[in-house]
Amino acid sequence: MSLKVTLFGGTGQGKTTYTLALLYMMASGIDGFRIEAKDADTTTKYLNPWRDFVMAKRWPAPTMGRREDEFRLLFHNEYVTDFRWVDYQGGAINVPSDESEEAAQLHADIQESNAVMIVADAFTIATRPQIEAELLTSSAYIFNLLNNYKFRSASAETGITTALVLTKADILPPEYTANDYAKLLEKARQVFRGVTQFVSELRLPDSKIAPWLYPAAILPVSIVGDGNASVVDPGKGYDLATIKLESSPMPQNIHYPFLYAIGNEMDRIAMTLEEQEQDVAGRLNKLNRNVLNKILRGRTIRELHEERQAVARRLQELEPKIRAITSVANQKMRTLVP
Ligand SMILES: Nc1nc2c(ncn2[C@@H]2O[C@H](COP(=O)(O)OP(=O)(O)OP(=O)(O)O)[C@@H](O)[C@H]2O)c(=O)[nH]1
Ligand SMILES: [Mg+2]
Repeated sequence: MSLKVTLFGGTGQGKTTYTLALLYMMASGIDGFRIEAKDADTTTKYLNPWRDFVMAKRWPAPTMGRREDEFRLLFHNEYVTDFRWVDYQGGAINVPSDESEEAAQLHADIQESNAVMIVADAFTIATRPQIEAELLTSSAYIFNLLNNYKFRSASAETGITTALVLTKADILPPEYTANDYAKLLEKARQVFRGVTQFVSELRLPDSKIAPWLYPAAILPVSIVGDGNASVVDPGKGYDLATIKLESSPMPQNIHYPFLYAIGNEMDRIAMTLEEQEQDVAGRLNKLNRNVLNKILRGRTIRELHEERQAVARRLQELEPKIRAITSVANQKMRTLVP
């Protein structure tokens, strides 16, 4: 049984640094939760760049292509679920799927994902004019993808959990951190208003879609921790800020968006049991061939449906553990629509 979490966001927004820190922290365990890679080499591949980061103060290299790894989530040493984690090169969201294999793969990943984590640079959101912040975080591209694969014709869809992770919160100007990040959250909701509006419309009394199908929350995080990095150059045009890591990183809040995504997703996906094979076929047959082939990977739609049903059955059994996960994370996350 496997859940899929796709991490995406524009170039240089902090996806890889976030992933390295999260896996490092979760490998040793945090709040009773621990993750294990499926094989020892995967762990080594993630630990090495993290060690260079901490010891040599060297930021991870920009991602080339896409990388997918398999992990297991444990709670007090008890197996909860497998999950696949996908990290992308930011540029993949800005290309059409009929022009690039990688873009087609990203579209398939989003369609198949149980949860998405959108990574956006809080410093860019705070310091750039709104329209530049939108383009640098790729918020419109992100909304376009979610809308196409998850939101549109939503009544026939099964929903998705969205966690908006605002990275680099350690270098924010003080007025953006005051009152529990009030000003940052307000601007981030504006920059990502496509997603914010979709979620808020679900709350209207005449909405045909139940709001719980689309849990969405936001949280500022920092991989380095307050006071450990400095801005060498705030950046201009396409160039993002140049940041120097001054002292040892001390990650803050980074595991909550992940637990929120996994927890809510498990909670919600159990409902997939009611889904019919024709619903799945109807939905998938509307997709572009390139994207559909990537999703099916040689399976028939019937096989895919059976796999999803098996996952949903197992998740229903896990209900009590699911509660443990969601309660820790839900307390920390801020709802996207207050
Ligand atoms: N101050 C601060 N800077 C950060 C933090 N996380 C990332 N950065 C900065 O952001 C840069 C880009 O981070 P990456 O993790 O490589 O970004 P990415 O989204 O994986 O980028 P691509 O793979 O190119 O799409 C880093 O080189 C750092 O300069 C953070 O928590 N605090
Ligand atoms: Mg990267």
